[in-house]
Amino acid sequence: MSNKMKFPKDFLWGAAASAPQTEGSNLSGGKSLNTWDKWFELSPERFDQNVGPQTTSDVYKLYKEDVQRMRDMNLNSYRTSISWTRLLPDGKTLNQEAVTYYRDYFQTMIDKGIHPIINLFHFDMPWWMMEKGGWTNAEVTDHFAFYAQTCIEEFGDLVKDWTTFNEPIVHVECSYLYEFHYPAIVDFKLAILAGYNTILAHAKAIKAMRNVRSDIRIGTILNLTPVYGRSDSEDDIQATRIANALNITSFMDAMVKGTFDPFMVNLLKEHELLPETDAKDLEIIRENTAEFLGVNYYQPRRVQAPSKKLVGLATMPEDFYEAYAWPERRMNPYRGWEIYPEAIKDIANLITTKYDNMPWYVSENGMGVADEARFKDEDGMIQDAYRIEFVEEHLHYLSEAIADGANCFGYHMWTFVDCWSWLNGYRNRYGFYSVDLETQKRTPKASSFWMRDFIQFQQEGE
Ligand code: BGP
Repeated sequence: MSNKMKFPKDFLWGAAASAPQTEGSNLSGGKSLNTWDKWFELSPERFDQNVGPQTTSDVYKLYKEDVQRMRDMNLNSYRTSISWTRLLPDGKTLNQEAVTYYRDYFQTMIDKGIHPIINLFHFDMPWWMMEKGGWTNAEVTDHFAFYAQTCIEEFGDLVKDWTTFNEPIVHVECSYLYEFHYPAIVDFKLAILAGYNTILAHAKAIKAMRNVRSDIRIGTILNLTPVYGRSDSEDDIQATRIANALNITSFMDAMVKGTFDPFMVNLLKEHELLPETDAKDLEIIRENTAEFLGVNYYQPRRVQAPSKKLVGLATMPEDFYEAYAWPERRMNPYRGWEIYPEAIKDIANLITTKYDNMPWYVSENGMGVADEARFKDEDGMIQDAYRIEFVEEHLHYLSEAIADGANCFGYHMWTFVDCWSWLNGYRNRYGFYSVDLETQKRTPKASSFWMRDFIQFQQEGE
């Protein structure tokens, strides 16, 4: 299959990660605590095997050798994030040690031919801001814009591609609906407010960044999948429509077009969930939008009408739609996520038809598997054939979408070296390289060689 796929010669091939999941050195280098550091201090038992955010692949110390590994794998781009609390520990004062670290990290990438795409926020709210309500306090929007502006002042000469957020809906729903992120409370109204402030912060950040430099490109990263409904019954269609409004157009229309989906606004109004807005803020949102999109895709969203008819006001999204387990689904049993590579074409189609065929790239795709050590061969290499198959299948549909005119400029796998995953710790591993957390030794998996050769073929093949 792989030899038949065709990608543009200048296509970006890479991997993605984030500062809080890889850097380590959380309590040193002048960094202040983010919400994960603090939550682990307060409730370590919530984290898989009590493995908290201090246990990582120590990229803060080992970035140079990791960048060399990227080079060896033929990667030509990489996405990670900046740690807000490392750069601006109190939100105002620049930490020079952080500037030196990030500048050298980015310069090392550039020197090795790795195009950096740098993200600002990957679920890591500073603790000083979380104490004041995090995304539910509108004050955060100006703090975030200041942080964004500082990043461009300090690194804008090196880094040309920036993204404001990674999966903004995730910190909203995990913090205020599904209890996977601090403060782990259930409050639909607060969730919507946090979402609105996130959108405003995105727009204010873009404005502040563009004021510093015009030679940068600013995008955002969304977890995107078209919503697939169970059937064509009226109830299922309505459930699909609402799931689409709450999960897709909510952030995508606002961050890309600067508008709010009227269907969603009416729904929120009807259920008394609509936050108060200010005309000046709405103008900022309208005028400061993303130029490109990163699409994180792991699994499709399938829905059906809720089993119980809603009486009164909604208190959870599940009052509008429930998850639907498609009988023909193929599962990644470790993560519990459906594998459905065909959706890549539907994503491309959504962007082409509804979002002006704007430039986008696959910013995350990957397969988390538990206990990978059992797949070691006699030379100690993890033979992750399942991951190779997963990538190959997704690339197959992506190459078809590109042939059909999709404006897709790259593909990044999650992730490069196995990384820490929030409450799941190190349970499921995604990397091209495994890591021994005792010694920090990285070992390539079979997929890293497959990817290296695939990229080489795409760049040099006939
Ligand atoms: C994405 C996040 C990443 C990463 C990945 C894998 O949603 O952007 O931070 O964690 O999912 O998911 P998980 O680590 O939950 O298995």
